[in-house]
Amino acid sequence: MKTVFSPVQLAHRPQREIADGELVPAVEIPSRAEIVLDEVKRRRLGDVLSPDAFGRAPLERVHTPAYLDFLDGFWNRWTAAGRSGEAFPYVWPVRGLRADPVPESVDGLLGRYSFDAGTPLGAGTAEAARASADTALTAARLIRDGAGSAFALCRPPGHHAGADYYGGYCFLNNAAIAAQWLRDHGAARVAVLDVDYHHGNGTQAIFYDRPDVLFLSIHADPRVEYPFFLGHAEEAGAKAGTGYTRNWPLPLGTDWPAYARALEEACRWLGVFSPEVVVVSLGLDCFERDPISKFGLTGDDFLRLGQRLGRLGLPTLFVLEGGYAVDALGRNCVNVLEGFAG
Ligand code: Q9C
Ligand code: ZN
Repeated sequence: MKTVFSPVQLAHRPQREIADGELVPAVEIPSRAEIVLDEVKRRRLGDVLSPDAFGRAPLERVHTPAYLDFLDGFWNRWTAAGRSGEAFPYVWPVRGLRADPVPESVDGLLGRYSFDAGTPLGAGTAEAARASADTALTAARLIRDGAGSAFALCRPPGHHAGADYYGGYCFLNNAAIAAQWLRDHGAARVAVLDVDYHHGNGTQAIFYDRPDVLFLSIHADPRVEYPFFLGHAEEAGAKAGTGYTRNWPLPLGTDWPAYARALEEACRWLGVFSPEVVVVSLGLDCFERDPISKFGLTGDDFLRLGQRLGRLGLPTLFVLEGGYAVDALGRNCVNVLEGFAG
């Protein structure tokens, strides 16, 4: 299996994040990507390719032009306003407040285009996010050109980002951008299977009304875990997309036997939908020692996860999402990929 990666993705270097009422060291850090890349090479998974620049058009198929302009131009505006540290929003247009007209001030812009205060935005963020999306697109093109699988070593991650908002360490929704690109380049049906510990709220929202992209997510119950406001079992799509979103919220402490039952159901849905490509939003934060998560999967369980996905026999694009136990991240990630490849 080929891997796509660009060192430009390391330009996003968050220092601190807000968690549990404190400024604490950021967990979505560049070494995450480096350790996965090291393990891909050490275990000889396959060639590592650099992404090509796909430009803005495939991003605009998922994100709004105004949001993309915000990301591109924000750092200049922030520093022009006299700020120097990484940016955090502190006020949002919630129920009864107006998202439009879009504010002019940097603090208003941050709130207009985000949904949490846990996602530092810094000098290299926009450039890294674009490289991460190009990584997903380049890997998607490998699948379109006939590869049975590919690994997009994306960072920053993407699945919490919606059409016009960032959050959850995510800025551009790499998996959604890749899924849409595959739809636009010959695939009639694409499925996104999200196995990150956190619900993929951005991906779900992007495809919620559509029957051509199936969204399946197995995650910690949002009643007790981030992102709190999406990912409940009754969310099943709307309008023409009714029945094309499925969620498996699981209790804190879930280990492999219970996880595998949900995975089995998700695989049954994949079989019925019969997609031409499966995009796996590959978070490794269900790991038992993940520092911000509370599931109990082991290193061997990630091998089992990959084996089960391999048995589907479908072209599969793996897109890296979360996973914060950095010392074990490379092993867990490549376990899924090797399990898949058999
Ligand atoms: N005290 C991804 O895995 N904040 N994003 C958690 C913990 C948000 C995770 C705070 C977690 C976002 C891609
Ligand atoms: Zn996650």
